[in-house]
Amino acid sequence: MYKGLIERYKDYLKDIYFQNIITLNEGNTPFIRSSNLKDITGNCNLYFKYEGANPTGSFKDRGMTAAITKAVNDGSKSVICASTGNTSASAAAYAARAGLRCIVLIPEGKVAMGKLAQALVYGADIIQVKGNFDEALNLVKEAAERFPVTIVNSINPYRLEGQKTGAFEICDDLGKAPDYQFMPVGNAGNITAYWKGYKEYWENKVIDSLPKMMGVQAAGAAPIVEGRVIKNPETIATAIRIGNPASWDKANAALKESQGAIDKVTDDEILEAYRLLSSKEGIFAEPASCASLAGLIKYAKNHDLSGKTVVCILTGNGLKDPDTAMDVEMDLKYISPNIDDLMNVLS
Ligand code: AN7
Repeated sequence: MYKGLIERYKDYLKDIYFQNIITLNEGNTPFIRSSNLKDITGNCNLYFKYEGANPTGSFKDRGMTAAITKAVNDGSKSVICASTGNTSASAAAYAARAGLRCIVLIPEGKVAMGKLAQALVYGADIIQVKGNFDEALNLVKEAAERFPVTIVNSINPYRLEGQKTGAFEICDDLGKAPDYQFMPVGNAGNITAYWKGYKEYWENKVIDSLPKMMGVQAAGAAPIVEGRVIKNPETIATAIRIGNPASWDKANAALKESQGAIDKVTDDEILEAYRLLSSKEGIFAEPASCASLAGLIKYAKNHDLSGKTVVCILTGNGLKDPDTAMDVEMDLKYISPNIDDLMNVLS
């Protein structure tokens, strides 16, 4: 039986491979070949890494199994995080499983409904902050100085250790490293983690090349692209509504070392990718996740990608954010329960 990513990649997670592993059998997510987007993605060989299939519906579970395992084994009794939603859902689930108190600070009114529902049912202490994610994260850091609590945001290094396994799985499935990896960037922990994973596989000669890391931010929340803190970030992709990323420097290092690039996409481009992914590929990912595909489509407009192996990371499940789906796709038909009405609307 599959026992989760710490067990699978224990040789690369020696610090975290304890007796008492807190796991929901996260990882081992679908790696899906794209079949219907060739013309708009530069004729590349495109794959999606569908992280929405993780136990709480996002890639955060990779980091959380590691961070919570470490916290428990260090004797911690409570954990805290700021979150645009997915981190809080994941932290709440793993903390529940471990018997820890979980405190989550979220920007008021800016967390997708599914994520909030998750934190609620998993039993976290939910605190809505009248401010944005960056302000909530500052509060979390200050709180951790005043009382004994473990921060499980991606400034916790064990989060990145867990998340680097996404890169391992891609290489294991492909039998090599991809040429390009497109991914959304918010707090920039995940791009840092993936790059670390690829480099570790390369150093251990599992792969003999490295991908270009291609970060994508939302146009209204693009601090790294613009090289400045964004005081009031705004985007429909609330998961990446972040104006002052904690791992900014590490993300820049990953971009530079991999000879990659970072760009921004508009909310319209994100929604277009969201529709294409679901209606052409049958994959439902939340808006922030679709920034990766939007970024690839934009890049392919003036770069030749034919024959290249490209991976888009789809970081979170579309079911997390039903409101966006209903806003975008609201075209429901209503009939009385008789066959003539049905034939009418179908013709
Ligand atoms: C679906 O949950 O920051 O660049 O607090 O939920 O590693 O921050 C979420 C981030 C991409 C960006 N896609 O990853 C949080 C949070 C989805 C996300 C990102 C997030 P990072």
